[in-house]
Amino acid sequence: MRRLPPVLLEDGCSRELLSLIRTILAACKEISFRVGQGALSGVLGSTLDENIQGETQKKLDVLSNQLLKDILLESGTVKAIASEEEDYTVAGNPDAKFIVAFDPLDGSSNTDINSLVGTIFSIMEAPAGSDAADQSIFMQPGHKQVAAGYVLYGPSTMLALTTGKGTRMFTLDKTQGSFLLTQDFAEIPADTNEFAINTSNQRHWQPAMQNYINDLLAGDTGPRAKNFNMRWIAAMVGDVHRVLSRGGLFTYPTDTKDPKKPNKLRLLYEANPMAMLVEQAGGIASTGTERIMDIQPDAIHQRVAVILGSKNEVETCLGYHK
Ligand code: AFP
Repeated sequence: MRRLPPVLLEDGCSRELLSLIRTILAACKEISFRVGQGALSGVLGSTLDENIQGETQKKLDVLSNQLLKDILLESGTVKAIASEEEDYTVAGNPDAKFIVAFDPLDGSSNTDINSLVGTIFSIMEAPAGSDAADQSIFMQPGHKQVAAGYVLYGPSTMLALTTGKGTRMFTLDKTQGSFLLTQDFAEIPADTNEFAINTSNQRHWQPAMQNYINDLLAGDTGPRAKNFNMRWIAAMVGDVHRVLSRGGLFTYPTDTKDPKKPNKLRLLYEANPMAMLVEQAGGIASTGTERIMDIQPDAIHQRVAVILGSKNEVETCLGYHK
């Protein structure tokens, strides 16, 4: 099986970008080990702290963030980083070309039940002549990403990666410590009968999403005239992995549960990288009204509604939003 570096070099990936991706993966291998050790390494449970978004931090959130931050900044391969667990961006090597936004451990509430979690990352070029300490270097739409990916810490540790030439899947061979290519080009089937949404929020959704989901739930006796199945992993990284593997629609829509927080998922380090992976596999990623990767960000921790997955099903869902 082919290893990651030659695969990416054949795709025309620069050595500089490859070096940065390998640096991120070095941290992810360490996170994979720590997550796998679970209770044995005393890393389960919460800290007493909250992040800037008011969410309780799990010990593994803090540990994963520290590993990625230290390894990236020490490598000299990044100009700056933005993380879910950092209040502000952190400056790195002023002469480096790339900036990285990441969610160090997506779905971290799953760590306490030994379920799926993962690291999501987005890589962009810093504007020419920009200052590493200037937060605004991250205010670029997702279509400017040069690479995006996630590492899923599941029964096996898998990497989904795109550098703009399709979405590929690699599996970590823990005997060698290498990511090996296990699926050359992921292709999301255009049609699906599977959807993923947290239905406990149903009463808080907007009418368009209420109507769409009601029609799915009506099954073969409703307007869609077919039965749908539902899945919810509570870790976007796990739900998107299923969509990339066998299709489906995943959404975390706008809701009115907390008027101060109408959307849950973060644009820079959740929605954008997942949107690039999904689009590169033939799917669609939208907020309901616009393409996710066309949003001009205005804040590091900005949140957006997300509807992504199988092309025809996402288009059907978007039809309810018109
Ligand atoms: P955490 O990383 O804070 O656990 O949040 C995970 C997440 O942002 C996303 O990965 C899930 O899809 C979503 O939250 C689950 O949200 P609910 O808990 O509302 O189902």
